[in-house]
Amino acid sequence: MPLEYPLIECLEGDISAQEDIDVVVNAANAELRSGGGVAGALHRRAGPQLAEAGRPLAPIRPGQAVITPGFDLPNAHVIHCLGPVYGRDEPAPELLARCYRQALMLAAEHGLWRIAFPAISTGIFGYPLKDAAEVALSTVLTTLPECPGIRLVRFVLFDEASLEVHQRWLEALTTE
Ligand code: AR6
Repeated sequence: MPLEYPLIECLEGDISAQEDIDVVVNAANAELRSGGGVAGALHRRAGPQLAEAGRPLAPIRPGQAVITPGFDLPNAHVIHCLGPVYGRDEPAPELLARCYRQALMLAAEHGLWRIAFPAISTGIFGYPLKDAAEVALSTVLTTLPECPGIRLVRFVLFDEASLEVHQRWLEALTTE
C-alpha cells in the first residue's frame, strides 16, 4: 500500500534550492568545510557563516550527523552527515544507514518536519548508486515510525539516472 503520511518523494534538482523545506542534509566532509558537489552548493548559497558554525563541531566521523543553522539558505537548518568513503570506511552499508537514521532523528528532535536528502556518498565518495539508494530508502522507511512528527522526506537527485534508481527502490519498498 502506498504511504500517505509522511510523504516520501524523489525529485530531480539542486539540494541548495529547496524553498519549502525546513532542513536540508549536506553530504559533508569531516571538517564541515565547503567542498565539491552537495557541500559546495550548500556552502556557496549559505555563505561563510556555515563553515564557521561547523568549526566547533568538527571533525565528525563516518555515520555521524550534526546540525547548524542554514544562514542564507532558504532552509532554517542544515544537517551535516559524513557518509562512508566506499572501499575505505567499513561496514559501508551500516555507516550510510546511520547517516539517514541520525539525520531523521535530529530533524525530529528539533521540530523540523520537512527534510530533504541528497544521495549521500554517491559522488566523490564512490558508493555505487543502486546499493546506496536501497540503503537510503529502506533506512528512511524503517526509521520514520520513530519520528512521528516528520511530514515530508524529499530525495533531491542531481540527474535522471539517480532519480530513476531512487524512484524504483521507493516503489519496490512501499508496494511489497
Ligand atoms: N544537489 C543535489 N545533488 C547533488 C548536487 C546538488 N547541488 N551536487 C552533486 N549532487 P557528493 P559524497 C549529487 O560528491 O559522495 C564533497 O566535496 C552527486 O551527483 O556531493 O558524499 C564533500 O566535501 C552525487 O550523486 O557527496 C566531501 O569531501 C551526490 O549528490 C565529499 O564531497 C553526492 O555527491 C562527499 O562525497
